[in-house]
Amino acid sequence: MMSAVKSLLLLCSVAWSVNRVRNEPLSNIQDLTVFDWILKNDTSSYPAIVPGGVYTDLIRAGILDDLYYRFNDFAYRWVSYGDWSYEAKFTVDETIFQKQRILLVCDGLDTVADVFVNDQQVGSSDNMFVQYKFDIKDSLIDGENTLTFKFKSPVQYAKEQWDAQSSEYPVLPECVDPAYRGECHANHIRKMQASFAWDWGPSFPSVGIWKSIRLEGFDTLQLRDVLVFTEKQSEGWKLRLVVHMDTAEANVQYSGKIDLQVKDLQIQETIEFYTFAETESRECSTEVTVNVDVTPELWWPRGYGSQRLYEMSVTLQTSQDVAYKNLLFGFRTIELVQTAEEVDGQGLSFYFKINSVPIFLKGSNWIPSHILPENSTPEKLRFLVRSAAEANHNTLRIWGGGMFEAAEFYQAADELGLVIWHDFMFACSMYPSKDWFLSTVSAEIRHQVRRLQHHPSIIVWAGNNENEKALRDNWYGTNSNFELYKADYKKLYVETIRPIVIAEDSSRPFVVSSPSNGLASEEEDFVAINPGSYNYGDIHYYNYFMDAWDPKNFPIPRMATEYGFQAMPSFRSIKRVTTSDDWSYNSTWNDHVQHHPGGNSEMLLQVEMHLPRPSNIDAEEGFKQMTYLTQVNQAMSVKAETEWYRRWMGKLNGEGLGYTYGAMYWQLQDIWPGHSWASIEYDGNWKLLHYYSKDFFASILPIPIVEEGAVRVYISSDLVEPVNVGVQLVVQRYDSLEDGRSYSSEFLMPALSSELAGEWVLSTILPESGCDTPSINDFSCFIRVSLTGVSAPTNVLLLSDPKDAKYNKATISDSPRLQISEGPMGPLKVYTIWRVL
Ligand code: BMA
Repeated sequence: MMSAVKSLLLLCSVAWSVNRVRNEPLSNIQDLTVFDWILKNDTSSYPAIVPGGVYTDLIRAGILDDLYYRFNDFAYRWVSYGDWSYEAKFTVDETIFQKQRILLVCDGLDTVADVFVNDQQVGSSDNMFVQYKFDIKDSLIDGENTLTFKFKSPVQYAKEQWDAQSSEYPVLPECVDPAYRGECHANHIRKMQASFAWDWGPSFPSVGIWKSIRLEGFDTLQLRDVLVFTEKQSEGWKLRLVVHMDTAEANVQYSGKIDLQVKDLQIQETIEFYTFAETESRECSTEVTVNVDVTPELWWPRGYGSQRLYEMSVTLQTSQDVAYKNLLFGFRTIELVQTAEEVDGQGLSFYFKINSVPIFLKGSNWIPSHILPENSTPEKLRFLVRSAAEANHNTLRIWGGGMFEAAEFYQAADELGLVIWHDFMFACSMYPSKDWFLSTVSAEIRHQVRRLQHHPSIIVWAGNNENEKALRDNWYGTNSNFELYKADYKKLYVETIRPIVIAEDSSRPFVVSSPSNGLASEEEDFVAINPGSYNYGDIHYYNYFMDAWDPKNFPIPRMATEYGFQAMPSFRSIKRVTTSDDWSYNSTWNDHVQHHPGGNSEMLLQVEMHLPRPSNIDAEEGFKQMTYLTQVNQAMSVKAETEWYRRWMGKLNGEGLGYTYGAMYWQLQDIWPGHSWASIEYDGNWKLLHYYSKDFFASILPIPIVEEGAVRVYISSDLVEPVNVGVQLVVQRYDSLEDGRSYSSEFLMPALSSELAGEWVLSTILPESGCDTPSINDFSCFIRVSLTGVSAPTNVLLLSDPKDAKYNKATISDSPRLQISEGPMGPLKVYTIWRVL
């Protein structure tokens, strides 16, 4: 029944002074969130809740109202300009008080704080993403203790760091674009970068104890992280664990036992070991390797197979302490393929094979689900991840300006088979390379990689968002001192982060930047001449001035990890945070919630290109129509772009472009009821785009495109088996909504492929249904394409812009689907009629 312990390695070593996480209960723990906390500034004090944050406490105290009401993001900025303290009184549990080592463990402090126990400083924090462990045994008394966190204004701190740095040279940009209406210097503080504002969100630079906080006492060893490596052998699998621990003292030998149990794999082992920590950090690890004698079921991305997860329990026992941890893990292999042969020597391919199957990554980009980190609740996270899965996403890219998310996010992704492209938290900036910065970043990366390593959904770590491109393309004026900024760039991502990730986690690839040219960027000394090349790696592509409804206008990259178009939120959302004075397209409020420079003009331009402009966008009715029309435009544009990328899956265009294996639109969710690229609004309402994504990300999809005077129907299939399909094309009239002629053909659709499945000449088929030809800009017909013999969404090809279509509004019936977007009904319904046919 059992496998034997094949090896036991002992690794005790140098480590870092802070962090390590554990999600499960350990022995001898005292939860400090249960005590009465107080929030204080120079003049006042308020009851507080931990975990939490200053804005949430001030709302509860009645000092602040709805953060997003009209211009409150400006009105409440004073909160972030001041210093705040959190304080609690507590007595230590007797069992803990007796222990030889007592740690104050803080899973998340946001951000810069000095920490005191009974007025003695026990430590400080400067990084929201680090788990802090403070030794406090000597400061505790047997009786009432006072714990105080003195938080410094993050805005003030970032400015001080900028000033100090700038006395040598400035680490740019000097500030975010004025359109963001944000605070400067987020790149000088290790905090959610978007909390100082972004082009889709407001500035609320919070402070607080945003994760749990507790005492841990032990006499010998304490369990910290368990890293799980499932390693495929020539036959079968091997399970390798790296178990990290804290020791009560440095340079003292401890003995212990690890009980390892994976019931469903019939693994039950007890491993004895000796260990000691060599350094004052008192951290060490031991490694356990076990052969898996039964054949495990694999974990697959959604759509490719099931998401089998195995439960493991690890118990650490010594003569005086017991601790345990349960986790779910999965068996799967990952390969990031980059070869010249596959793309005819014109660059390198760039795609992921999971369990040896090439996967087309379909999904969107993830930003924080709330501007206040404590409000990214498990319910909210699960709702959003589930919404992505329901809309046929198989991927989420966690964007580098946000956060490492709570455990529930990764658990949901593991369970639903959403693969995670995980940026590290650096975005759209240069970053310091001073020792203090590299040291805190090292602790952060080590902690987060160890915390998250066992999740099968994470398939890649990426060093940053867009910083290679920002540097190469001189976004912030770094060219005058390019070599200096490049040296900083390399110091942070290549010389500091990369070796840590490689040492900690050999189970998934690391790319230095996103987007990048992948291996080619590395070969060009990590800052490629053209990091946005379509022949390599991934790209981010935005163009708001083109005809975005014509797929042929889009590039043909290896992988698109970002692209998108803005839309307004539904009027229902807007109404909640505005007054009627704001309901005009050129109102101060409508400008205030548009943080992307020129965004409102761009949305209007796109609407006018395809749809009828409401007669008066500054009147209430016209404004409401714009909320709807911008959503139609967004949905249609992202649909066109996504289908274009899917059409090039595994195919080259003759010039070495294509072999596309990823389409992740920007962005899944909103952080406030403002204008943005999101497909899900702040209150959870799906925008039209999200409904569309369910279809354009379907496993098998007909994609009609007008090319050389013909309708070409491509089929993109992520099905793992070939299927016989019927391709059916129907010409349909706008005026009567009646079907004209239909045409069909048979096609054997190969698995995991995009193919041209049928072609019909427009000048033949349109007259056969009495329709105008495409050259006449007064359109009477559109085309519907469906597949038979397989479950696939029907697709629609418009042939002209709806503003030019001849339709008869009387024939259009009500549809619940249309009402979801809360657009004005009436004649505008015709523009989404193809969704309900
Ligand atoms: C990319 C992202 C974000 C931004 C988005 C839309 O640059 O990485 O920084 O919000 O585009 O502009």
